[in-house]
Amino acid sequence: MNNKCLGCGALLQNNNENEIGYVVDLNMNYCQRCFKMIHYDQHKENDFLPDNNLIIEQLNQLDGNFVWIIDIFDFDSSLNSVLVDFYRKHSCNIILNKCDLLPTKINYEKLGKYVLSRIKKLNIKSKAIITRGINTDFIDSFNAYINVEDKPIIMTGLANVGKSTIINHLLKDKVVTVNRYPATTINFNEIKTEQYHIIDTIGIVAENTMQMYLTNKQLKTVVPIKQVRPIVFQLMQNQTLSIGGLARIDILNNEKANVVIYTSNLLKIKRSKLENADKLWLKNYGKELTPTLKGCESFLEMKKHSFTNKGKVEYFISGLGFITINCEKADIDIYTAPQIYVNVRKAMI
Ligand SMILES: Nc1nc2c(ncn2[C@@H]2O[C@H](COP(=O)(O)OP(=O)(O)OP(=O)(O)O)[C@@H](O)[C@H]2O)c(=O)[nH]1
Ligand SMILES: [Mg+2]
Repeated sequence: MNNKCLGCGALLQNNNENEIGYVVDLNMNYCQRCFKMIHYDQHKENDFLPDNNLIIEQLNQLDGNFVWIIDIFDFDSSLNSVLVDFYRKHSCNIILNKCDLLPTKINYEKLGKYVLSRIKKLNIKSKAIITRGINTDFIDSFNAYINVEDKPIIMTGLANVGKSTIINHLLKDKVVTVNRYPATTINFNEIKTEQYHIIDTIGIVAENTMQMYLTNKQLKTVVPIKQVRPIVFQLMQNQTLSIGGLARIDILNNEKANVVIYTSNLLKIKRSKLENADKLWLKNYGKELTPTLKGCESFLEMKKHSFTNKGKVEYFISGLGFITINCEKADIDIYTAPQIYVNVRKAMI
């Protein structure tokens, strides 16, 4: 008899159907919640909210080979999380996951150097940086760099970055539960095979990412699952771009600007004249401009982030994607819900 669910690590119980870990029969391997996710893609919203402090406390008690899994498409969210503090104190290996979302012509060596320079600035050392994407020898690299110590491999990272997916990839089997919604893995979940001794962990929740403020249905639109096709604009004068009802990017006082947007291709992107933008957003927020985030009820509640853009600069919006703007000089205003993390960075790709 297992006392833990093989899929999510929850302690199994047969007392309360509405509580985590419920099974009809305690001899079952997977809890009802995992069963519904695996077989029917059903996920009850917000049925489990991880406690970041508790996760870090549990991680601190483990002795093992720490692996930090980062969703490359949502890179800055990982660098803006409590894991930064944790990895200042613990050595780790980094896996850059979801590289298949980036353009196929990506130069992985350059990407690795970019990541290295960003983590160095945060005083984090990584023994190796392994990429997982199209045409990468992921398992070979994993076995060469990570599966070498006589200690458990501890898979850590933000919720939804793909920790459990990577474990299944290594095991070449669907052992642990994977789901498109954040907070799938409920408990630390130890897996031992002949080749691997791995601990799957609960994802850290980033409070300032869009994923936390979207319904399951909206998540399907906003979180990309396949390669993102960059959307390119050439803007000649004061113009604005709307990404659904999630973000508005104003480009002001420019001669000419090349703008490339990397977000889910299921989102509607609209270009319009800046002079009409406020009126349009006030009128159409939540109507034509959708999806919008829970808790941000009108355009007036959005926060404006202002930047001066010189040359090629990238704007990261947590949970949404990133926008590269290349121009001699322009003023940039980005509006999004107030809690969302917006960062300006050197272009990643
Ligand atoms: N495109 C793409 N999607 C991925 C990749 N890895 C994982 N995913 C998807 O990302 C979503 C989350 O994957 P999980 O493996 O459940 O993520 P997790 O980090 O274990 O999440 P939690 O348990 O909630 O912390 C699922 O929809 C996966 O199919 C990848 O390399 N590429
Ligand atoms: Mg998981």
